Amino acid sequence: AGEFHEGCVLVGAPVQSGTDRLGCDMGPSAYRAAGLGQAIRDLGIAVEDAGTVAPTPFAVRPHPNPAVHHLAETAGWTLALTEAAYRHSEAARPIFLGGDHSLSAGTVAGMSLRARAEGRPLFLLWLDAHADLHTLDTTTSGNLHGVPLAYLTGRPGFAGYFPPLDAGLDPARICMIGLRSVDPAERALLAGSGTRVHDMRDIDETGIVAPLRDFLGEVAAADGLLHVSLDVDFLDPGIAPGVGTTVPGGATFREAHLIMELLHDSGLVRSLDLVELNPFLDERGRTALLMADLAASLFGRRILDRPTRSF
Ligand code: HAR
Ligand code: MN
Ligand code: MN
Ligand code: MN
Repeated sequence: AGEFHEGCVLVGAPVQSGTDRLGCDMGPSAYRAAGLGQAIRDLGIAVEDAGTVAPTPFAVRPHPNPAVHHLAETAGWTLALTEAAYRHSEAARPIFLGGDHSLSAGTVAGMSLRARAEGRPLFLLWLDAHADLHTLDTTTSGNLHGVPLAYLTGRPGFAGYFPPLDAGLDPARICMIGLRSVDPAERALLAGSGTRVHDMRDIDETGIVAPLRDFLGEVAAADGLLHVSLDVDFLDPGIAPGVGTTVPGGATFREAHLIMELLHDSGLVRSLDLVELNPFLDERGRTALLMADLAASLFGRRILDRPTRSF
């Protein structure tokens, strides 16, 4: 984050088409109500609210997999968010307020264009219970929040159904932390992909610091841009109930905060997705407040001052 990227910009992305569970489209409002913008302003950072993106009409033919649904709408969001991410990341660090996780097909594609424009590689930290690595052919739920990483890494079968991917993402520049629900087809795609994968078993055994530090070291050595995609279900449902796809055994309050604190210290994060919040399923806003609190930690909220570490 250089001097031109000290400010943040909030970008509402009320994407609902990637899941059957209604309520994700209320996410941006819930983050605003939770005081996300002010929490970051309180750190001395300029925050602009760019309002809410709308999908661009995108015509697709029907997909042969009968499970796939809301394809045209999701493709339209991908197109609109690719453009929005590229534009909003020129002068500030965007925070995309989701919306279901299909939105990352657009935000990461846009950040990939941004990285290319700056002649730097894009790296992606994916904090999620799920790998979201289905193709349109392998998904059995047909819920397109389960496919963004296959699209972004150029897996086959998206041509004609999603916008052409101008700048894709090298799977070896992705780090996943928090996995605990991976389907067989996704497992097969992960094997040999070069993606750094840390499931919850790894976290139990080694803790969260060592794998993250390794990855951040690689990003720093490559002078990369880092995009962070934070899915609510990365967190344990006991602390984050406001999500449609709860999976037991998720990250604790301190594990999640420690990741954000290390990310802040690294100075490498250029953009952030907050995805899968479902305010209809939340309890008095506690999940929205926790996600806002985590974002504030990523942008520099800390318990005590401490010397800056290099990665
Ligand atoms: N893998 C399952 C499917 O494709 C569940 C995907 C759920 N994804 C999210 N985001 N909630 O991570 O249906
Ligand atoms: Mn539906
Ligand atoms: Mn996800
Ligand atoms: Mn998930």
